[in-house]
Amino acid sequence: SDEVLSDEFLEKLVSDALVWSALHGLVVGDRSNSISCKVPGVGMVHAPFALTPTPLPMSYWRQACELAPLFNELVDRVSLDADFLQNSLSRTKKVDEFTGRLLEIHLQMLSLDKKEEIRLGLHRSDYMVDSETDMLYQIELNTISSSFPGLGSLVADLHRNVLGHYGQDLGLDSRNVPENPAVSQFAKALANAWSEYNASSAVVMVVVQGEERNMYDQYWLSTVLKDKHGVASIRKTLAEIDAQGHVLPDGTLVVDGHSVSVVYFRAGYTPNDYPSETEWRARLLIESSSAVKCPSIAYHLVGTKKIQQELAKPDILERFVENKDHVAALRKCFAGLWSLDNDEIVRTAMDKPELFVLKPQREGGGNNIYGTDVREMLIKLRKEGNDGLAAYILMQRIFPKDSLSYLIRDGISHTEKTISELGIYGAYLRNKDKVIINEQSGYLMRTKVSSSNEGGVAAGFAVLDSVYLT
Ligand code: GSH
Repeated sequence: SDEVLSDEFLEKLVSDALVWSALHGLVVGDRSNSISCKVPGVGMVHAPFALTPTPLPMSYWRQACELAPLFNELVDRVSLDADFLQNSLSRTKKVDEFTGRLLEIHLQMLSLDKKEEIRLGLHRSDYMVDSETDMLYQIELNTISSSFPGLGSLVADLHRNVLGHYGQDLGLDSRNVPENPAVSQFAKALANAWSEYNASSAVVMVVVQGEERNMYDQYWLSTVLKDKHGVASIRKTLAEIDAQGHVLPDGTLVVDGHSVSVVYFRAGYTPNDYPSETEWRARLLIESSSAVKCPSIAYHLVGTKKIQQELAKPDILERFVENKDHVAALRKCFAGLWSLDNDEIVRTAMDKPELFVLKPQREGGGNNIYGTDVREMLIKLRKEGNDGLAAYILMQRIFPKDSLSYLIRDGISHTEKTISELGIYGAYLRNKDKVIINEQSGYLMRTKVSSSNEGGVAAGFAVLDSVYLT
């Protein structure tokens, strides 16, 4: 439906959608007011969203959904191969202090022979459809702080509501927007992990940043956890955990007087979250405890770009996945990925930088290098010598087909040419040999102006969206 709506009709739709957002908690903290990112209930603004869902062919949808349990299992398998993680990242760590510190904690746990028996993964695998090849490619796999299970679920509801009222005028049927159970599925996984840990008075601890615009997305999870599963949670920053936490001789993590059974990280994925040794001490304390970590250090490391690139090399997947069909399905969604010690590809990228994305080892959006900057950066890194190159990987650039969207930000609608990225949530829970959960757990569609290189809702580039199956 690439048809521009009349101003009057659009105004009505936007107003209805904004009212719906306010009434249903599709909100974030207001940027312009510092207190609204610290305290709940003051200074909310609607989350940025697309007015109508974005069309997606059913075949890609099915393909992406079917990959979720495969990636869940892959993450778990790879996390068990300590040598693979340490060796693959050994050059990255020389130039990237952050990854180096994570690897150090990983090593420390190995030397203690620490076993993570209850393993909880709440991942999101992100995809784009390349218009030139008609292929669904994985952009990245998030194993830490996968955002928007809460607000993403709501946008699907919003879109079904909008289409329920205006679908006839828009020529769209609300039944083609798949339900999005991300929030209930993630809450269920957290609750199951909590019960596997088997300490009825213990709480789930959400590790948060001191200032968090996206707190309501997090509160959606903790609210469902409490209301539906009767599990209480606390919210702590890494600094607070260092100040108020300790580990008992039996391994129990105690923070602020609460025994903690599950630690759910919504911070700690970026170096900015570790301004001092305090925060690193907290991360180490958590890791050395018996609490279930989502993610553990090993799961966190599996989500790095470098590991994504290593897994795409020939014959590596086979080391972790026995089932040949699964190997083929996983490999099919891998885009071209190269390390920078591949001279030939570096030369090609300098020649045709528009066909590549240069990615440093960073999470959270806004860090990638595109276009002629790729060439400049490669020249600079080469001049500086070998090690700097190891901090980056090269990825084939994906070119999705654009469509027309109405992006709503701060109450104002912008009609734009856009492209979209489909994220599929996956939940995995295993206790020793027993796999308790391995499933696809809802989705996150994100849409951005097609001329913008960067994505990410939290980073301010994209808006929340849902899927219209065609
Ligand atoms: N601290 C925020 C939160 O807990 O929601 C942001 C966390 C964050 O940036 N998460 C990344 C993500 O899923 C993965 S590490 N971003 C999606 C987006 O912003 O669109």
